[in-house]
Amino acid sequence: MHNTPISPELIAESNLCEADALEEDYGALKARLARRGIDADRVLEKVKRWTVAVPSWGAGRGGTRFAKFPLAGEPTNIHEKLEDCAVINQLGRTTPRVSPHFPWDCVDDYAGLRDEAESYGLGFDAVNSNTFQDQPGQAKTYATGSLSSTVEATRRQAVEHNIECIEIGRKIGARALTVWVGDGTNLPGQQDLGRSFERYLDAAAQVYAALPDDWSMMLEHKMFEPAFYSSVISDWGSSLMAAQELGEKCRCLVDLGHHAPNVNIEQIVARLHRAGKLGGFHFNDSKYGDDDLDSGSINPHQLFLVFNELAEAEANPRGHFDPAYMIDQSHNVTDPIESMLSSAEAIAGCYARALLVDREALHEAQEDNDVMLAFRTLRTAYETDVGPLLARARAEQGGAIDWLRTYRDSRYRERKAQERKAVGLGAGIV
Ligand SMILES: [Mn+2]
Repeated sequence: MHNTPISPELIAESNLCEADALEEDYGALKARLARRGIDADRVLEKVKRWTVAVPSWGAGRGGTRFAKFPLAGEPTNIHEKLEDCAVINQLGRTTPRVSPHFPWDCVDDYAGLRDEAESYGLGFDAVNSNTFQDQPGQAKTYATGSLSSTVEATRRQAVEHNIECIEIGRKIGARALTVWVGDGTNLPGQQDLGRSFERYLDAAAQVYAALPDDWSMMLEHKMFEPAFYSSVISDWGSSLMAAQELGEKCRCLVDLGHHAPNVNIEQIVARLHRAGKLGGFHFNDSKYGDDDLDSGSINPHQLFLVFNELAEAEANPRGHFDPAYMIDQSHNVTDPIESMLSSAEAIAGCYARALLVDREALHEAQEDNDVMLAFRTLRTAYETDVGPLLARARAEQGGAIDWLRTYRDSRYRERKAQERKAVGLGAGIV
């Protein structure tokens, strides 16, 4: 029996009020899908097995480079973050793994931390290293680069930190290291664009060499920010070059917000899959840049098209296909628990709708160059309301049909505001 921060009785009581309406709505969806030759119950089972990790840092309020507005009762350490992540998984039943970040989540006893997560029914996902900010007492600054720094001792320090993250990851049961560097330049001429990439490759190879056999290393590209003229791993091309050079266990991670506006991200997914280098995803949404808004809040159609490529890859895999899915958002003005529940539902919804695509009909229309029929095949799936299916998946696993109302009725955040110490003001993570 797991430790349950929200009373299971409250969830059961809340679900009771919704049960009849859900039964009716699911029945109607099931009948509609049956007319299209789709067995709703089979899709339901796949959706129940589908999961996405949540980032430990996402449990707290994020901020911009202007300010952070703290929330009363937000978590102040990894123990409180785990408790909040347990709430998200208890109500939504889609997020059983937490992706930690070091040194933000450093503790003395990692075996104890693993037990603590397990007591909530949670496990750990990819560990994230941090060489994009300096820590108190750190010997060398990362102000002008980490793995790509011109200073040998700085590169060594960054390599050692990544190796330390792998060691922590082994203790908590993780099997992947995500490396994102803020390295780049702010002015033309600041660094040699070719040589900085070479220095990065050389240092990243030292990290790769320390990777256990059953681990993977994921490289996350980002076009700009914190460097505003050039980034060392700026795009999927640079990421792919690096992953191919580093070796078999190295793959590319696509963060939806790390591209120029209007870039065709679903095509990047297809290309990386073709190369056998699609390592994983960071889900979020954006209007202008790397806004880190809630998944599916701005462009749900893009999210669906990404999942259509993933469903295609799952149905017709080329070599290794086991992408790590994670939410990576900054919740600046909402309760992070509510935002992550909303996002997990949006993401799982796109997965479900991608499963509804009549893939045979789509391929046939593509072969025949029947443009409209191919488009309508996707559109029919996209326009299907899978809400009842997602709610049923939650309910059958002990989650909440109406997660927002149930969460607010639990008064969890108000209780934590009494128990937890207040977090300080100041700029938040971005
Ligand atoms: Mn990310």
